[in-house]
Amino acid sequence: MTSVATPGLDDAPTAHARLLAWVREMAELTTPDQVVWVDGSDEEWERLTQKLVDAGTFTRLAKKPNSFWAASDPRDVARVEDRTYICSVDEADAGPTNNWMAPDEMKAVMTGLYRGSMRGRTMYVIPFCMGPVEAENPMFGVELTDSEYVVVSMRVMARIGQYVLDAMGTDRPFVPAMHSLGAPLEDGQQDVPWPCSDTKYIVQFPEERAIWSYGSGYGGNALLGKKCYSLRIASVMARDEGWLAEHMLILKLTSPQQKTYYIAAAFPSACGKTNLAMLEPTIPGWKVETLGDDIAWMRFGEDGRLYALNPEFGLFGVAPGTGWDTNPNAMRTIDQGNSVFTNVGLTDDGDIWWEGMTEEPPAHLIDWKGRDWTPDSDEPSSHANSRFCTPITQCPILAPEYEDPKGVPISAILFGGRRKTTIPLVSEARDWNHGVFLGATLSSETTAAATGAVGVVRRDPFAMLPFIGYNAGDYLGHWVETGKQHDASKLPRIFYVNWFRRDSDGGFLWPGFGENSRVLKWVVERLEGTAAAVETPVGHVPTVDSLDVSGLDMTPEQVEQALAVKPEEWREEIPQITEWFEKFGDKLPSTMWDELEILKSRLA
Ligand code: GTP
Ligand code: SPV
Ligand code: MN
Repeated sequence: MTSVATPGLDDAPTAHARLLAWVREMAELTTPDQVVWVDGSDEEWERLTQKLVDAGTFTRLAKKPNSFWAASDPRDVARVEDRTYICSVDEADAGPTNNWMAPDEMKAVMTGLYRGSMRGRTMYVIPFCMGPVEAENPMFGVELTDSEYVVVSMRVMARIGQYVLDAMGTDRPFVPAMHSLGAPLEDGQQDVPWPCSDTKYIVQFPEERAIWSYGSGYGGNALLGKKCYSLRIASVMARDEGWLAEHMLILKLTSPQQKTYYIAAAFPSACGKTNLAMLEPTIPGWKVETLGDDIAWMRFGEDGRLYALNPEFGLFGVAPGTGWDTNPNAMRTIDQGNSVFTNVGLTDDGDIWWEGMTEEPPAHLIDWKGRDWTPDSDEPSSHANSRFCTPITQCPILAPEYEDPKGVPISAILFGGRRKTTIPLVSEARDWNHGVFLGATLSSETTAAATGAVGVVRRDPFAMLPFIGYNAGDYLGHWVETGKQHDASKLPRIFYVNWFRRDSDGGFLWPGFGENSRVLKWVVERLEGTAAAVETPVGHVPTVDSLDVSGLDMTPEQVEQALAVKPEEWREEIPQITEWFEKFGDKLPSTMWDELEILKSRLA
């Protein structure tokens, strides 16, 4: 095999020896037609988006500046959890919740798949940094990909380009993140708009801090700075170094008295993080500003408080349900343009539309499968996991602290899931260990964010089930240890919310969205010691009077229903939690069994 002829390979704008060697090795393996070093410039964006338009992947939107509509292959629409692996050296370190294969074995399989996989395509080298480049220890990565869609999306989602490469110098550490669509082109072969492979692998090598992805062009499978690096690999770094890498939004809340609080919240995929992070409060005098909508890296400061940073640079949000009524700040963000919309409807006048954007659907559009669509069509216009990809800096309520590499001190952490029954609108943990128990037993109905059945209740610890890069029992131990090692009075207080409880007619008991500010208000008043609560077997729940429901179209009975802790429902949870905990064997911190005993005795 010879590489001398690969254009671009030797024109590297860096002298980083390890990077150069790795790019050469991967180019020799995948045999692209050329190698392009991504500089992150506007000129490059123009060139690549035009290339995507010419290829039929993108349609330029007439109604939004510098924005594009894309439709994926219908078989490549979401994360693929059954194809996602943690290839630790020791199987026990992947734990009971991850797929595992020995690293050497996986590398042999994937090397076979990568051989020649970029034939007829370009290999792009994307230097990126998760979090500010100005950080004390900038978190560098380099993604190699044969997808222009990935390059363009990475420019929105992460800090990328020549300035990042320059900051990497000649020897700074970085996470190598290898990606190929697995769709080589033979001479003269016509490309398809969304190349991908039926064989997919999303693989993390935790000890090596390396990522190998194959076969998918979609979101979390292909934008490797996001879930693969910032959660799976970063969670391993965090375990080793004493910090936390979490699937959490970060928001800043200002009370009418001008007191500010920073709150983080972990909800599973498609369970409301983006919406809460950009919330427009319905109660007077309260203000929310956004810091992050998906990922939080949290480290303890010298003052003993926990500081959170959003490592991302863009928003990759669920489109359906995002509208002027529900999330006006997201609408204002995308309206500024510079965005990519995948698997939504395309209107006749060159705009995008999805279910829930406006009350009145357009009379006609092209659906995500490229078919004519009218309001009478049998299927929705947009895939349930269709997404907008937009710069976070366009968010009109972005908090200025977003750029601070130190992060913001967190006062409260919320856990939450999508449950029709059982889980009250909000409850507060008795203490840190009880809070860890709430996180450990978090349950939610599955959504379209991953392939597989939708609407099935499963345990999703800390909303991290698909994202913990090591043994989930050790992960819970890390959270327990974090509580032990720090001053309890400075730790964030822990709450558990459920916006998705239903009444007997199947409707939502709680109006959600902007009205969730009422729950945030109660949380703040708990921090300030002014809100009343009833002690229940599952934690402290608002008294009906302590939750501000003034002006809400809800009867006191409905509020009571939303807050109710029904022992008979909770008794049904016990065997499920027991079975869940048994999966962890010796790795489960004993405090979790203690907490379960406390719950049982309180329910008895
Ligand atoms: P990922 O990006 O997949 O991690 O999702 P996410 O947690 O950011 O979820 P997102 O905020 O995008 O919400 C997912 C879906 O839930 C959207 O269709 C929202 O409209 C809907 N949703 C969000 N918040 C609420 C709420 O308070 N009540 C109700 N009923 N639906 C909500
Ligand atoms: C999620 O599924 O939690 C997402 C979208 O935020 S993805 O980037 O595909 O992981
Ligand atoms: Mn997410």
